[in-house]
Order: sequence, then C-alpha cells, then structure tokens
Amino acid sequence: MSAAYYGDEAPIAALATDGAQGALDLIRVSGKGSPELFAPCFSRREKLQRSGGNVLIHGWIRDSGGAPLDEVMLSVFRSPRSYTGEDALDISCHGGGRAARSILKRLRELGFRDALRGEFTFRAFMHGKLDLTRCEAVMELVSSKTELSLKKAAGRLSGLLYAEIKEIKELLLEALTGTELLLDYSEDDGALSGASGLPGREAAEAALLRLEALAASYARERLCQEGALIVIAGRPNAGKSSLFNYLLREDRSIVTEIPGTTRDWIEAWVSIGGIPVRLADTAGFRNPRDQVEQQGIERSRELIARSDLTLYLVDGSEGMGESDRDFLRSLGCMAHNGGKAVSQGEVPVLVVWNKIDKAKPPSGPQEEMIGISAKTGEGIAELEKAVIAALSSEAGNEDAAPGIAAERQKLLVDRAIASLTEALAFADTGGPLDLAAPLLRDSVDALGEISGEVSTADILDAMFSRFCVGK
Ligand SMILES: Nc1nc2c(ncn2[C@@H]2O[C@H](COP(=O)(O)OP(=O)(O)OP(=O)(O)O)[C@@H](O)[C@H]2O)c(=O)[nH]1
Ligand SMILES: [Mg+2]
Repeated sequence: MSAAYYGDEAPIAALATDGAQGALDLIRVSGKGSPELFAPCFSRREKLQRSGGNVLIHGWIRDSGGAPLDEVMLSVFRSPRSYTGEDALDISCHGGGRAARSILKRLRELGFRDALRGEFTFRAFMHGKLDLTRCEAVMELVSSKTELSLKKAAGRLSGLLYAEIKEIKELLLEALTGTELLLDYSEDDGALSGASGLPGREAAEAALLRLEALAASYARERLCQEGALIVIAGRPNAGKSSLFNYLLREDRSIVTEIPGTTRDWIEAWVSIGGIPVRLADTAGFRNPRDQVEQQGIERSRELIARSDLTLYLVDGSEGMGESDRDFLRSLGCMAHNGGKAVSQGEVPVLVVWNKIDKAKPPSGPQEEMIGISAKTGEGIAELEKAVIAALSSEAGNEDAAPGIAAERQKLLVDRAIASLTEALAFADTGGPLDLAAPLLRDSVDALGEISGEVSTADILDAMFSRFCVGK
C-alpha cells in the first residue's frame, strides 16, 4: 500500500459498522463537496445542497433508475467541523448489511472510492483534528476487551498522553534553547566546554523522570490492551476445568470425576481485575494412555511455553505427589514456590492447592501455597489478586496517570531517554556543549514523532494500514 494513496483527497465511503445482524448500519462518507456528490441519489436533494453543517436530514436513497433503495437518516457535516475536517456525511441505514452494500454500490457509481483502512482517521490527522497518540487511541478503544482497557484508551483519546508529551517537550526545549543561546553568544570557551554545566539542567532532569515514568507504564498498558495468556495445568482430576468454569462464570468445560476428561485445550476470554485474560484449560499431565491423550499433553506443554502465566493446580485431596514435582521440575521450576510466581526460563508459574474444602494445604513457609476450592469459590479472590501481582505489579492500577500502549511510542520514548541521558552525561563530564545540543535536539524530535509533528509517509502508512476499514 503506497503512502501516496493515503494522501489523495478523493471523496471516500465505507461501512463503519460490521454489517452483521443489527437494527442499523452506518456508512461514512468524506471529502470536499461530498454532500453535493451524493445529492443526486437522495430524495431531498435540494435540502441537502442548501444545508449547513451539523444538520440531520431524513430521506430516501434511490438507485440509478430512481427506485428506492433504503430509507435513511443523514448527518451532514461541513468542513472543518467534522471528524476528518472535511465535508462529510454519516448515513444511518437499515441493518443486516444488505441495504448498506447496495448503498455503497450506488456511492461508487456516483464517484466515491472505497476508503482504505484507517483512512478517515488518517485524514483527521492530516487536517490537524487528531495527533498520532489520539489516532492510536481510536484503534485501542475499538479493540478494548475490558472496562479498564477501555478507560485507559479513552484517557489517551481525550489527550492525556498528548498533554504529557507536550509538557515534557517544553521542558526539553527549555534546556535546548538555553544551550543553543550559550553556544551562539558566549565568547567564553569555558562555557562551551560545558564546565559551567548544562543550562536548564533542572528542566532536563525533570523531563527525564517523566520520560522514565512513561517508559515504565508500557508493560502494564500493553497488558491492558492486548491481554495475557494464562494456562491452567496440573494432573488429571486436579480440578482444572472446574477452575476454568469458575473464572468464566459458566459451565464451558466438561467436569467429571473421571481422570483424563479434558483431552484437548480450550480457551476463553475473561477479565481478571480489569486485565483481559485468554484463559486456557488443558489436558491433565500423566503417562498418556493413547495417541489422543499424548497429543493433548504435547499441546498443553506448547501452550505453557507461550503463556504469560501458568497456574499449576495440585489436587489437594491427594497432595503434592512425585509426578507434580517431576512436572514442575521439567519446567525448570522448584517443587513449589510459596505460591509466588517464579520465573523458570521464560514462564512464570503459580502453584495452587485446589480442593481446600476437602484438605488444607500443608503449612510452613516452604510449603505455603495459595489454597482454593474450585467447587465453593473459597480463596479464588486471593488467587485473582496473586495473578494480577504476578502479571504486573501495576496492571490493576486504575489511576489516571498517562501511559503508553503502542510499541511505536515506546521505541520513541526510549530514544528520547537515551539521547537525553547522553546529553546530561556529556555536561557532567565537562564535555563540549556543542556535542550535547544535538542530543537534546534528538530527544525533542523523538517526542515530536510520538505526537506526529514530525512524521514520514512510511510511519503513517505502517500505522494506519493496521486500522479497520471505516475508522
Ligand atoms: N471437593 C472438591 N472437588 C473438586 C474441586 N474442584 C474439582 N473437583 C472435582 O474433581 C473432579 C475433577 O474435576 P475437573 O475439573 O474435571 O478436573 P480436571 O483437572 O479438569 O481433570 P481432567 O480434565 O481429567 O484433567 C470433579 O469430580 C470435580 O467436581 C474442589 O475444589 N473441591
Ligand atoms: Mg478437565
């Protein structure tokens, strides 16, 4: 997909809803003069042509022979007061997809081109309606999986991250202009050597702290947007499927007293403390009785290797057996771990004692495990807390501090930190300020790229082509 394609000003149209079953569908139209281009197929043509912006008009869309296609409600927008900043229409038509597809066909006949992925938001960016952090937030908001991820994306859409970046940039500019002034006007070679320190050093240090806070927010923000894979593992009959169903609040996985009930893994999305979690129930580990079981166990192992966290369930009615220890050892894990997540290789494991209603876990600091009952629900609230702590100490934090969720933003924040740290180190060692100044400039530029004041066609292309059509 070429960057030039995104840059043209042709009138565009797209279905903004998914065209599935539903009462209404929404078609978006944007581009200079688009209401006039649309008018020939509309029953109230003159009213539309005379209409200003922010107006609703009811009417019919007709095919090229004049036969009615659908009864619609038009929202008319006039540049610059629209999402894209261009003249635009939102067409609310009947749902189910059929009417919308016929209308889109009619729009093509009138000269509208199908919008590319993210093209409406791209145009909003080009017309100064949204900076890049807000554009990214639009996509995050649409794909939010939990209330918490929605809240965080909405914070960014409202400009929380943009404002933070702007303030940090102002601090950096203070240090940069101070340094450049000194370089331009000082006749004192001592100043040029940096012996008198970096002008605006306090501002630069404050900027560094705030940049580091942003960088640190990335892990939790990403977790909130993308979610975590949690695998429930253990011996047959440990209660894995029971726990899976309990966390799902529905009887999805088959539970029986027959060991080896679950033969292949199944998964579902749940919210744990606001974090979207892809939860997987797996086949119990034992010496396989047949090929199906063998494959099920292999798949469980593969899944564990990819997981963000594995909950290893011990059947409390039988206690921690040699095969549990063997399995945990095979993951490179100690026999048990005081209930805490331990990192062995890449995969953290939380050892959980199930069936606490039948038997208590052994006591003593070495033996301490989280005790739960997948039958009565006892201990599950504590387990959820431990899961959140294991995934990220701050993931459940609902405070409204600005954070970054896109990899693009993280790379740029890292670049700003690296350049700024180097500039400060130069000044500390009395290095020449004319070497520190370009480093400061680079950290300012990196922040400019985050909001999109500095951007290239490649960056924009890569970003907007990940959006959905109609956005
Ligand atoms: N008393 C008690 N019974 C439980 C508990 N959790 C599960 N069970 C019982 O243990 C048996 C096995 O439960 P499942 O959830 O099917 O166990 P599983 O680990 O999925 O077993 P496989 O799929 O065979 O590997 C069932 O009879 C459950 O009712 C618990 O916390 N307390
Ligand atoms: Mg099972």
